[in-house]
Amino acid sequence: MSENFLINNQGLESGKMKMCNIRTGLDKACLKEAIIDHLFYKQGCEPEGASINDVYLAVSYALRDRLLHHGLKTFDAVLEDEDIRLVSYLSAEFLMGPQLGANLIDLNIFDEMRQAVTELGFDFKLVLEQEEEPGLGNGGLGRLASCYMDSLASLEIPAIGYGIRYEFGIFDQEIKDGWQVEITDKWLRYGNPWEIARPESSVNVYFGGYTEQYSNEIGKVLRRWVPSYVVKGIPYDTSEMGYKVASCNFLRLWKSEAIESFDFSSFNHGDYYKAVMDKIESENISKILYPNDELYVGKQLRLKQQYFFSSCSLQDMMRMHLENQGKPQDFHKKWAIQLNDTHPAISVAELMRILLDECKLDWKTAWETTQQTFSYTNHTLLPEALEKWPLDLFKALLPRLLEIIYEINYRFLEEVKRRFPEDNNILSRLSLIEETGSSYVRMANLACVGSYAINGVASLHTELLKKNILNDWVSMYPDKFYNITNGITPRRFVVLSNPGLSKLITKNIGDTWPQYLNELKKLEPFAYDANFKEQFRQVKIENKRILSSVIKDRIGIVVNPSSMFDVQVKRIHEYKRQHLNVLHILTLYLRIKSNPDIEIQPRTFIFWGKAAPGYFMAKLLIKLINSVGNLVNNDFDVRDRIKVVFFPDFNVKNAQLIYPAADLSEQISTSGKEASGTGNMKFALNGALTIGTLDGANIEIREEVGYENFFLFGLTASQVIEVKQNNYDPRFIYENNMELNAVIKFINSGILSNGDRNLFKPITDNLLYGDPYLLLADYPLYISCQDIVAETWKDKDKWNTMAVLNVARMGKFSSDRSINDYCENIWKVKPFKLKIE
Ligand code: F58
Repeated sequence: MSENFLINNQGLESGKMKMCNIRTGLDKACLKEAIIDHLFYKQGCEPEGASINDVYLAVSYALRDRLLHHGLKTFDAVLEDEDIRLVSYLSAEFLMGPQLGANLIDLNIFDEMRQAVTELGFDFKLVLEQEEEPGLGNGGLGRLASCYMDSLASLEIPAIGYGIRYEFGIFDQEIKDGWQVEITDKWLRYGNPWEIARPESSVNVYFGGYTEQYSNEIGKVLRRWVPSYVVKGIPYDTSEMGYKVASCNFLRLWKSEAIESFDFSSFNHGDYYKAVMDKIESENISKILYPNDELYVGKQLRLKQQYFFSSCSLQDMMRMHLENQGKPQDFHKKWAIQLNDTHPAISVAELMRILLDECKLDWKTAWETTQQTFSYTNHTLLPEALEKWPLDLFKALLPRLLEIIYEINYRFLEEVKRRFPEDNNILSRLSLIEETGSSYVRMANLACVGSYAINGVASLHTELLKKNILNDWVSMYPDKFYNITNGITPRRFVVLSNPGLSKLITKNIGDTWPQYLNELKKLEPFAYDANFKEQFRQVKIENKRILSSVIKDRIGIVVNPSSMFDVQVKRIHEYKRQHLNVLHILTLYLRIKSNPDIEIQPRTFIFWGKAAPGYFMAKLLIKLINSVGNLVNNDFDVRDRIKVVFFPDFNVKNAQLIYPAADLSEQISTSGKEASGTGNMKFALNGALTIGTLDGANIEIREEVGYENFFLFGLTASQVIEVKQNNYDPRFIYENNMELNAVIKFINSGILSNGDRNLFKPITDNLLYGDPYLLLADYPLYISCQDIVAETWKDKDKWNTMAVLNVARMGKFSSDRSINDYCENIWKVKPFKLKIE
């Protein structure tokens, strides 16, 4: 039964206990009634005639009813309380994952619901699987936003996540003949029971046109924006329940629509086509998530998306603030806005526009308010990922915003001049406008100047940011910089997705660890307890069996659950070096071919990840992995000792299957390239050992779990730079390392590609003539480290001790810790404990 932290019948009925409240009751009987009720009144069917989707929807509606009570109570209380500063997490991406299971865990009624559904005669597992996940993100950045929403709610920090309700999320991936094929993600096609549209809170967003000066009724000279078109933003809210707490936040995603269904003036003049086109153009803004990974692409629609959701969200916050008698200049006292990367950075100028043009504040007051409102998280070290918008495009689309940016820039550069009178170059580097032939608006600079805090997402990342791409900003504003190492939610990534491990942990150290992840430390002594380790091993093997059967069902490859599951799941990108992993597989393969009886520890190599549709090399890498799989999996000499699996369609649902089943986690990016990584945390927390470089959060993971429980290899970030500066010659390594030489020649032999010797040449040429991600430099170190991994695997007892110690020492990487860091150091906000009468 659920605990009394939840608002239930008593809370809502002021002490009068009903037998069963169909909307709020949390026991099995109430849940059954609620499901039957929703089947009938929402889905229009009796249980006997219900499809699995009907049942999924009815179960979800029943759960949503329960969440709504928490959410409404929370926000009634929070908005009225003058002293509360709310967090607003602005992110172009939220990779939420399926909602049903996670909400049941948060409400602590997973078992009750399972029983209710089962007793009604339905298969609960199928009901869970029925959910189409909202894939409203590309990868780590979007998933981090969702982990943070979970932690904000669980720590009872009043917060709203703001983003875009993309009609099509990240594409579904299929593999045809070894190549990636992208399929549109129609996640809304069977309905989304979790969201509530709130058209009464719609806002208008301006685009195009021009600006003009005018005098208001008291003769004050002001500027205003006369747009050429206006788009409507409609909010859709999804509850974000905390784990075992009463309060509930929400995520507000904006859908774009035309302000009128038809442009009647065009229609009346007979221009039916134009009228329809305008409607389509407006709706296009929230149509599709851009599937870019890391690389910045200057598409006009993307800038529209960024401004659209920034403007909608700020207007929404300002409306709430003013409705509660707040003054415009006190906006920052009510809202702490976190910019998740530069995608919402235009918000800095938009808040200025609202304060100046709509609230009629003077510049100084408006700028002080703005600068105390925003904080900015950077997620990348790749200079090519820094967003900048062509000035002409910007001006045509957002003329008033550009004017404001010019003014911010003018005043800011005056300040820079005063601070660094001798240094002319710093002016051009810090300027919000880049003038390198063509002119651009630099979004990272806008975010930096408009925020009171700037943070990186892992220690190394923050250090490198300060040393390299944001170095001038450190000179200008040394006190703005913070490091906040990323984290992950243990509720979704252990409690929900690894029930076996959760139960084992709870049995031994109690059930509060999901809220206080450092309590996992209490597991340390069990790392040397044979009985515990045996149970731990059984959990892992069961998870591997489950994954094996899914692999067999979906792609027809039979894998051996007792082989080592060596896993690399993440976006496919050259800097993440999936091809280094491939070089290792082929090294083992060639060792077998030259001596079929060689001792090889059985391994299943599992890859899972999407490539950006326009990223040629990444797509070729997928083809290479599949070609290697085809060869190795069917080679008689290999005798199933190594298997290679490329599992299509990496998403949160699939991810939840994979982390619990991994033995070895591949975190092998070139040092200095991966800002943090969060998959690395999910694996280690589920008891996989890591083979990794000193990159991103790997460094901190290794420090926590102990150097002896982490397989380290490779150049450090500073060695990477040194090697590059010293005329790095990958060919020298190629010519002097026999195994590497054989592998590269093998790839080009045509054996992997039906005799086509050129198919993979772009990959091998890139390695031999340039090798920007230093695969060849790291190859010998990687291979010998992998040999140590294999040796260690032979000693299962040792391996399990290391794995248990990994779990026990991962407490730091709870997203609750990250959010606490943000609260204390950046947002200066406190929990708000909802009182239950
Ligand atoms: C990722 N960035 C970092 N960007 O690569 C990863 O190291 C880090 O752990 C994670 O952020 C969270 O901090 C990332 O996922 C994107 O997907 C962008 C989405 C929008 C287009 C450009 C890339």
